[in-house]
Amino acid sequence: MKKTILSGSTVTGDLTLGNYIGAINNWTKLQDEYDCLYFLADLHALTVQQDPKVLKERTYSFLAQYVALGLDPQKNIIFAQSHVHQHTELSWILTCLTPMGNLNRMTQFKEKSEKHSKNINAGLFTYPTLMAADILLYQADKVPVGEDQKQHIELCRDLVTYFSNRYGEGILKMPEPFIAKMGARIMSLQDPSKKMSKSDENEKNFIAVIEDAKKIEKKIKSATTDSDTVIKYDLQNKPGLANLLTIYSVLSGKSYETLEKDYEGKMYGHLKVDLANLVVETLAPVKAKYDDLMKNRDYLDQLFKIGADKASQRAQVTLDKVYTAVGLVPRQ
Ligand code: ATP
Ligand code: LTN
Repeated sequence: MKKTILSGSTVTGDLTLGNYIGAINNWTKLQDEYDCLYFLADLHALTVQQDPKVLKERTYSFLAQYVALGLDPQKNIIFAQSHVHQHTELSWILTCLTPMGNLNRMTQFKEKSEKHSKNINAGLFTYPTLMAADILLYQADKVPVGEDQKQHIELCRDLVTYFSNRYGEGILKMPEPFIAKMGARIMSLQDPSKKMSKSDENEKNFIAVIEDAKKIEKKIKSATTDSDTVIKYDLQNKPGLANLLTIYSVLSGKSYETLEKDYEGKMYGHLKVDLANLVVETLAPVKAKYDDLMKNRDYLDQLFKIGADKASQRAQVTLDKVYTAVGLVPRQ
């Protein structure tokens, strides 16, 4: 039996190089070896204010971006969270098991409530219980995510323990986070002290995976580095350069040492030009495939339907077990 992998990303902004390197690039490597489910967290997107038209367009766009980035709809179950009603149902059961104190500790909640100080809604606070439902419905063994999501997965694991203590072992599987050794935290291009985020207001901070070549070049050339000239991976003292070297290393498969040797005696400018070319080369076929897919709405709708049908079937098995365990009368 193959192990089950599940992951998703919130439907906000456009997927960035950070999402690609920290998450989706790893997802595509897993699709042959594991039973994989990847979804679009459209319900999670509602925890911050959304324009309904934009959210709808973006959900199609994200599906096209997933497929263009190499997620094969034949090999993986790809679906929208809101198409599988079991997510919100399990989320409620878990919400009733979650101590407020556990949610209060979540750094993402603290960060997002500072950023959206006029809209600190209850959904933003209970976000991790919906995320736990996403994972537990499919009895996922591993959850590939970037570093920033580790805390939410720890909370999900705590919920499995609370649930098992109260209602019995073996109903919900304990998941493991699966965090890549390299590239799990790609930093903002202008401010390498914070992570690259697709909902950043300053678009110079990120590169979208469907961005055009000219913009990519410009953004990499203007990325913040330091006033030194030696090309060396030094996270402490040269965080901007270290970030560029990480992107370079993941995309080229070359180690930091090899890159340092290749650029001995060269300037930061050389590295930036080469890196910009590499990023453009990597993303050009993605953009072409994406543009093609976006012209074919019917095909995207078909993918949504296939994904939702497959995911629902599996989700219902777990939900039935959970409802029975907690003492709800089965619907006749
Ligand atoms: P937002 O800015 O809307 O919060 P985000 O860019 O953080 O979005 P998510 O939807 O939260 O993106 O994340 C999707 C996946 O990408 C998650 O697994 C997350 O850990 C990973 N990820 C996000 N940003 C980065 C980054 N800068 N480096 C590496 N991985 C990342
Ligand atoms: N919160 C995640 C997106 C997400 C997710 C999940 C990731 C929602 N549900 C379940 C893995 C498993 C984020 O990256 N912001």
